[in-house]
Amino acid sequence: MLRDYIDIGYSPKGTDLICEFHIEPSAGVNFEEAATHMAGESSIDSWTEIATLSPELAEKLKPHVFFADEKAQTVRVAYSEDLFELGSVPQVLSAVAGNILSMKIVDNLRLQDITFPKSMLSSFKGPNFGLPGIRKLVEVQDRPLIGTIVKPKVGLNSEKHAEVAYNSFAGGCDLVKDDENLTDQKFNGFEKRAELTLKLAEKAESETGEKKMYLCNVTAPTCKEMIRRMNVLKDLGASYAMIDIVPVGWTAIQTLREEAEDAGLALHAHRCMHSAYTRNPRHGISMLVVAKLCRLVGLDQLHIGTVVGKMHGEKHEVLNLRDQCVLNKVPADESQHVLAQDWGGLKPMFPVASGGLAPTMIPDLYSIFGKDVIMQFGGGIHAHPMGTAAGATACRQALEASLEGISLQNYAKDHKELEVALGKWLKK
Ligand code: CAP
Ligand code: MG
Repeated sequence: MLRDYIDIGYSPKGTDLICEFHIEPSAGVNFEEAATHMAGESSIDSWTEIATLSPELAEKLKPHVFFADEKAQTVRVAYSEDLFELGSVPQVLSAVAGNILSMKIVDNLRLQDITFPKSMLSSFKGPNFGLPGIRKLVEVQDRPLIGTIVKPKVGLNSEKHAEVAYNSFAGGCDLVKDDENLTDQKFNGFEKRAELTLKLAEKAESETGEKKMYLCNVTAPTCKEMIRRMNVLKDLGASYAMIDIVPVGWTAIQTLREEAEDAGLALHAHRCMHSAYTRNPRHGISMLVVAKLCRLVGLDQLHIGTVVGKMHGEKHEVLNLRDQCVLNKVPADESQHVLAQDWGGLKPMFPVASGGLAPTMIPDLYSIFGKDVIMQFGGGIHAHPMGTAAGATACRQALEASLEGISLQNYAKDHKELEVALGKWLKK
């Protein structure tokens, strides 16, 4: 017989790490039995009773399944903070999202949320710039930021890439970023692209009088290549680097966070590949957990979805992610599988809405997200019939209209770029 970790009514201590799981026992397995095995496997136990741990230590370190609702297929487990290594995301995940996802006694298991105790929060730095630091960098306080992704994703040479970036800046983009799969290809090498694009960002800054940020993708094996690329950016005078957080992994992100601080670079987090484990609502790890880990480790801005664009993500899920990015105290919401989290003053991250967006969607985006969002348009800028610069201008015009509460149709009467964008993208 394994130890029994069901402890309904246990009141979690402020020092406990709390997890909520969706759990579906396999055929013939009792709900509480599955919950006990899952709690044990993620902490101090094995598949059979083990004799090496003293009863005193077992009592001290045992997990507590303090909430179990079979009908809702939900359990909450409180783990002692002593079970975890401070300052290590991989170790936390190896425990609460490790072996347990592979156990035969469950058909499905999903880590829905984690509440981090103070000890763990203070063992991470959180964002270095965060939302306020980015606003300071861009010198824009009172509106959403407009960004673009140079398109096509890959295929342009470095000169053409820099030219497309320049046109985007000149037309009104605050930020221009690389696409997730552009790193250091034969036709568009990292150094050359970074140098040419940053030079043209500077030119656009002096011509427009606005700050222009280029987010170059440093994704690569961590030591020494990714760090080397980050230092290249620093030497070129960049303010930002971007990374593909899921492909590079948590240790790389943690290392990069340290290096970015030394290099004075803000970090843009692209979440491509997250759906490999976040999309199935019954198994894996939620995007909510990914977002919380990003804030803990200290990324400055993160893709969270759009509601209205091409990527999956229901409105309530996207807004939950937004809340984890920007609030200091996130209240619990049982119906949404959101646990309470006090971020203890860790800086907020800037949420990024991206994926299948067109200028015509800006009024909706503004009403969903408000001012604290970076709106990113790839195809929605570069496919503008009058070209990239006009696409960026159309976005700025649509944003002006939204901020002033004017309909796009009215604003388009004396804003040509917007008029053309409406002709192309407004659903009839
Ligand atoms: C958007 C994008 C981004 C997605 C990522 C793309 O381009 O560059 O990578 O936004 O998705 O490659 O699809 P478009 P998410 O504007 O042309 O769609 O933000 O959901 O992580
Ligand atoms: Mg992309």
